[in-house]
Amino acid sequence: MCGVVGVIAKSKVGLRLYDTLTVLQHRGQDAAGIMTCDNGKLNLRKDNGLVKDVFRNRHMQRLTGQMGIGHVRYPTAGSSSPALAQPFYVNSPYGLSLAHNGNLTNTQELSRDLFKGDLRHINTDSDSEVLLNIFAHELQQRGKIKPEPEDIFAAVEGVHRRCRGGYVAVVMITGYGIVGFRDKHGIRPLVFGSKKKESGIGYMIASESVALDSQGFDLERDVAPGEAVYIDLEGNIHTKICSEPGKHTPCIFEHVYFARPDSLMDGISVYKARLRMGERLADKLLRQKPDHDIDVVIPIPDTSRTAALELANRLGLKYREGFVKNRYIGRTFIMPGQSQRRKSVRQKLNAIDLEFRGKNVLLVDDSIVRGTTCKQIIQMARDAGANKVYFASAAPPIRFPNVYGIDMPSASELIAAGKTDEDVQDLIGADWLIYQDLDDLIATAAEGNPAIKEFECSVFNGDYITGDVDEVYLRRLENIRNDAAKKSRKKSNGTKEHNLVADIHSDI
Ligand code: PIN
Repeated sequence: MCGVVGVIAKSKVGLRLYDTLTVLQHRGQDAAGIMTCDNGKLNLRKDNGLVKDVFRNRHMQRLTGQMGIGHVRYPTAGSSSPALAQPFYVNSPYGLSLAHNGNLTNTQELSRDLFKGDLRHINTDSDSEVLLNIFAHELQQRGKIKPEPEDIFAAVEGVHRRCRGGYVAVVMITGYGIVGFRDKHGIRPLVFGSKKKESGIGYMIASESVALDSQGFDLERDVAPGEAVYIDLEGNIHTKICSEPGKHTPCIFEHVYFARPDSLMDGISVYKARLRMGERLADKLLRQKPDHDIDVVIPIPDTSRTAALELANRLGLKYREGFVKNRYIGRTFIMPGQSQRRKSVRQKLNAIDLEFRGKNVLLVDDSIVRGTTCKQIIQMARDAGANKVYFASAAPPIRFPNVYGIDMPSASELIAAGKTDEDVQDLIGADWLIYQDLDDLIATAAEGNPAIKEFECSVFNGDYITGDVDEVYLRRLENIRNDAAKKSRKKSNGTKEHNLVADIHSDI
């Protein structure tokens, strides 16, 4: 998962981009970058690390200009190297830079087409570099010295024709403007907004509405599935649907875990969806165990708090903050490698014994992925003196990998893959485990916007909307994503493992 932002204003945008990236930091903590354009001259700073560590004063001073884009990176394919930090840049046509969130499912085929047909070299394993080069090629085909909106939309049409997957991108066209676009299913989120000042109007395109809020921009609306929004340097805004119609299926996992609760996505309040998750889970719990003996509901901070609070309310039970989180440690879920993850749970969370001693506690988390963290947390609750430890997951069992930009582990590392709820309950060591039903989860999001009938739920049901994800694809993914593969890749620098050039030359 990643966060993207683009800004055009009548004043310098460097600091605004920096501030916005800190607000989008939850979407990726592996790398950060900003590219600005100052009268046709580009300035770039990017590196591995948190936003606050990547940008120093000296970098900020260089990031001049009234137009720019920014990115925070979450290592989708598991590798983490400065070569993969974004924005990416390609000098022709015009000088294009790109910030991307999502994942293309036909990257391999596209890489070959780019090399053999479009005569372009791809130097990293990143599908973002592929996406940028596809856009660049399609725009170049128009052969214009100055691109008009219709040329930019034609290029986005080309992207949608050729690329499959879940993706959004913000592309800066040096000297001309910024274009944001979203895949035809609207899997990944993208919004845009504006801010009126005496000096003129400014525009922002970003992954989440909270980015706009934080900078005092008004949310205009979500970018529609398949739509491109082009803002030129004069501050004119142009929009067009650039793909054949697709079913709008936003990613439900944004609501479960990734997005900030104070964001609105496709008109749905993430916060309210999480409250409803708590309500629905409470109703299911009462159906299953009307005479339960739960004494207290305890969230596993942070994401699950909203659902746990409403679950406790609905059950008429006490809600207690039994775990204290060290707020200076990043999300454990994001760290590569099991041992690192295991070590960081105890560093990250500590139990307040008096909330556990002698009580039957219901722990609530947003989801169970590998099950390693929750197993340790259940043990912590027992060590703190709990009598019974029950566990509730605000999301259904995760059994399938994500191919649209969420760095889920490979299927073999998902605790619920091929397992029953009882198996998972035993594996994590809970006295009872209750999962949200998928229909209920969908309803929690759909209630926020009845116009959206379906969501991208593949991690729960294995249905991949793009229709191109088969056994072969998933097997290849398994090889790339498992921890052993990540470890061996750590040694490389993110540039291509597999030498496509040598490969193709031997084909000829
Ligand atoms: C953590 C959110 N959330 C906690 C991420 C743990 C799965 N994990 C997914 C639960 S936070 S495990 O709110 O951002 O701090 O199933 O892999 O053990």
